[in-house]
Amino acid sequence: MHQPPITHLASTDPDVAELIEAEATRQHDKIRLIASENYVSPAVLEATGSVLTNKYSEGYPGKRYYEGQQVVDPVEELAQARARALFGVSHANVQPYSGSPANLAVHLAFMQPGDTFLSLELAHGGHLTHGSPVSISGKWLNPVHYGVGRGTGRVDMDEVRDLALRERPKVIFCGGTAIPRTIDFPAFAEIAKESGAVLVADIAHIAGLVAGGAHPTPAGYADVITTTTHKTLRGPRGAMIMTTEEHATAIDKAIFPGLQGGPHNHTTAAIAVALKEAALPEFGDYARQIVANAQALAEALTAHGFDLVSGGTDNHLILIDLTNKDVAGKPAAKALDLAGIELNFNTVPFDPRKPWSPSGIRLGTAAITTRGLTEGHMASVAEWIDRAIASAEDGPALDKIAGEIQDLLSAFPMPGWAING
Ligand code: DSN
Repeated sequence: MHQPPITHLASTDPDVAELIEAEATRQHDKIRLIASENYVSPAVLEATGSVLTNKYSEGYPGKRYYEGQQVVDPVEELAQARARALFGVSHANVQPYSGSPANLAVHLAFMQPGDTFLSLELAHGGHLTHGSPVSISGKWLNPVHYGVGRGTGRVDMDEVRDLALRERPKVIFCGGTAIPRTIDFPAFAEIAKESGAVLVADIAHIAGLVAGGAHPTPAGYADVITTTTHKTLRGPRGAMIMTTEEHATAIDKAIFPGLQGGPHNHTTAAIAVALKEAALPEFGDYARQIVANAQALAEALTAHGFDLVSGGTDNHLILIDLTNKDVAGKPAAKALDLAGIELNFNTVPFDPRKPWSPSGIRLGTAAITTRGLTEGHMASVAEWIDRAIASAEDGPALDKIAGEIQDLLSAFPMPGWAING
């Protein structure tokens, strides 16, 4: 049963209530390896579902375009202060609706249509908003991309430097959505300084690791840091932009009135709650356990003959090229879902296949770490992945794996769900 219970919803709209209960049960019963997902705490769920959703508050604390901000102002100030303290930054804007608007605000703050910026190629681990040709960031601006080395699977910093000095971009983005290795923020900062660019670190995937001390911080190196709040950071669906004093006004203006109207105050409160949780010592344990789990899983998958991009991982994320297994990413992901293992198909660097049916799958260990799994469970997870991919057409074999997974997970409580409510 969903926690907190959704009793009012069950009586007024049983159709929606049933769907929510079904999703809670689905999340309980599966090994969730989507690298951008997690389980938030009941406290974050409560803040997200609060009356703060009723309030409009365009503007910023102390300067709003609507009255009645006696409560919303301190809520937003609390979230800002907690973000500043946790990440060691001068300024935090907690209003972006999600990661894509946050990155769009960066484009708006620092560039004019047609301007050049540098970022990691999407197929090499970047993000749509880092200049993909199908995104507004690629249609209205002039993105130039660096990539990873064919043999190493790692970002080639010499290539980044050469491109930066040749193209003189207004902005350099580091970070992305499928990077299994540590991002070298000091090296990016040096290149940005040398080429006169604003350095933006998109830490959406690793924000929880940074907060928990399990990945080096971009603070002190990047001029601007964008992040979602719901991945490893384990907050509600939302985002933040953190900056030095120098860029604070440009970013604030880009978010409001440049891009957005009223902030989602229920989300802001839930971000504040998540940031308080992330400042606790046990959050550091969680962050380190995410990495330990990912490394144990990487080792176990390698032992099963899986080909890991870059040969392993330094963080929460594993990218597998399935070419040597004679299966594409999409059918593999679908078979795994039937077997109770949820992940996404993903392009791999230099992928000869198309994004809608690429060669790889992407895995992350944040959600299973929140659930309480540790290194000792990763051999079983890898074995289930191997068996499910090898028996992709065999329904009963996939059902058997799903049953084994449910047996394991029944011993690991899920925040947001309880067997008897
Ligand atoms: N951030 C992406 C992901 O990693 O799943 C979605 O935009």
